[in-house]
Amino acid sequence: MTTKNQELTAWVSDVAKHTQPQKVVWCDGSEEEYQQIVDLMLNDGSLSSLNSDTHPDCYLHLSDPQDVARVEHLTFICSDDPATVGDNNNWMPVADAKEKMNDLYQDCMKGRTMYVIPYCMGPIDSPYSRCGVEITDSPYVVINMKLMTRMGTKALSRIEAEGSFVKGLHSIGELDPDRRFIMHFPEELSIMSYGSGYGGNALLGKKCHALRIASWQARKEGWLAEHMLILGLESPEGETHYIAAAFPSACGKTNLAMLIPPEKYKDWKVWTLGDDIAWLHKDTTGLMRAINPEAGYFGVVPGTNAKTNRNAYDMIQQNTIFTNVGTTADNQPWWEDKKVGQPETDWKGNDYDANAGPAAHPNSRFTVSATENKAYSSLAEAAEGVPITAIVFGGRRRELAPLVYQAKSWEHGVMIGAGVASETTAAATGQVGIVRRDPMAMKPFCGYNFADYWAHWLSFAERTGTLPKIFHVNWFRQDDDGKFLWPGFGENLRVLQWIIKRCKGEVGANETAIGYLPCDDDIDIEGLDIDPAVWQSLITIDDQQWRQEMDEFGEYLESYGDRLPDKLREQHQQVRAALG
Ligand code: OXD
Ligand code: MN
Repeated sequence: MTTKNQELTAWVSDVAKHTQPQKVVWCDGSEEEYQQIVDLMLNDGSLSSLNSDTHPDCYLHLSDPQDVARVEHLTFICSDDPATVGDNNNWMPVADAKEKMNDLYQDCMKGRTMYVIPYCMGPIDSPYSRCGVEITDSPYVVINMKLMTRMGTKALSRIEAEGSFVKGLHSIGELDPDRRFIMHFPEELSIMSYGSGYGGNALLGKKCHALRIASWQARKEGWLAEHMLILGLESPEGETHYIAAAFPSACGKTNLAMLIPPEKYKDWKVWTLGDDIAWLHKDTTGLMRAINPEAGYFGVVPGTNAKTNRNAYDMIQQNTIFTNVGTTADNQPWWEDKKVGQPETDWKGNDYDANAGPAAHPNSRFTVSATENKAYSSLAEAAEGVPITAIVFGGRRRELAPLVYQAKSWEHGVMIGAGVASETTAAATGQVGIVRRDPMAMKPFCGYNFADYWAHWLSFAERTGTLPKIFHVNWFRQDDDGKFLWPGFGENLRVLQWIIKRCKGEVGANETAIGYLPCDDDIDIEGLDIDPAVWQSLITIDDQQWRQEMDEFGEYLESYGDRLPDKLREQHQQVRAALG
């Protein structure tokens, strides 16, 4: 396969000259091609088959033990204008970054196959979708991209018709952490990634394209590229509302997107549209509509079981690539909190030894096509996307943030989003469990200066139309002994119901300095084992803690200097003043 697009032909040939692969393969995205690459990897040992009776067409890949997560300290936005990039990103001038990367890429594919992967982010016929081409020397990347994107011939046709695409060049290099960089060049819509095979660093359609490059494009073109799940909540009467929710990495977006209603609400349904990324556009009638640019899930495995996420658990019984989990004696995948079976080997391929750490790496992943999910929404493929009723921000906070509260206005909601802070997780290398500021859950993913990003968010209020209402949730409050105060998982439906009732104006709320909190009886907690005092603490705020939080948040906002939008500063001041 080749292409009519001359820019693509020239780029592929330049890259091949520079990297010297043994051969070049243009990927068509077919099932046969997927199977061929799987077979090749089974032969060279980079993939192994799992138990084909219990897990048909499931494979296990064990990565280099030093290549298991996103590397934020090695991820850069490259532009000649550092102010546009902002202090929220690592910055490098374009020429320096190119020189560094071109040195690394020199002859790096010798003896390897260079794959050319055309892909489309979003439904193939949606005006909101955008295409890219990833060049890679990793067969693992090819099979993951097949599950995660609309990849191959159709994407290439769209590129040929449109003429524009994001260029992503990836090589695993030597998998040496000292020779590893993930560089973004938003002005020229290109990405250069070297030295890692881990999803977030190597599947360039995902974080690199659909968030960092797309957020930059979205600002220019008047839309939003966000780290959000999208779900549809259908009532027993058949009314469906769509919610987009932004939580930091490994904070339960996949679980919420696939929520199974508890017994008491079994007539309700949750439909999944996406579990990680949403592209939001105002349509011609002024409604905000969302598409999920992805076609699959690259989810955290540990903790997934029949109780926490039945849909995910069932969906990964077949046609799934597992990365860095353990195995049982009969070669089934095994991970912590799976609740069935015993590990025999760990994620490094060694015999399992409880003293040597977990069987599955805490950031071990499944890759699976979205169509395997029983709750996959038929509208996930709709070119026009779905209308969004509510936007929800959230973080992992042991204390402070109540279970749920609502913003008083769009501007206030933008401030609440900018104020998201969360305990760090294993999704990125670095210390786990420390609270860091993660505005809109986009700290690792916003491709430009946060101050300009907030201004862009605020600008949506000036466009006509009905904006979604904005909320904040926290499923992760704990008592002094570390016990979670709220049961979470399926029971989160009760909170989603309150959110929709608020959007429809069906219930009142307690107005507080930080926003509208639920009145005592407006969230149904019947049947839950929650002490009344604990319930009160979940739906009230501690002014003293909040004064401290808002002071710290204020200092953070001011670190953006003159670029910080006045409207955001005013919102912050109003809340701080109301706290006394
Ligand atoms: C992810 C992440 O993999 O946020 O989605 O790290
Ligand atoms: Mn994510």
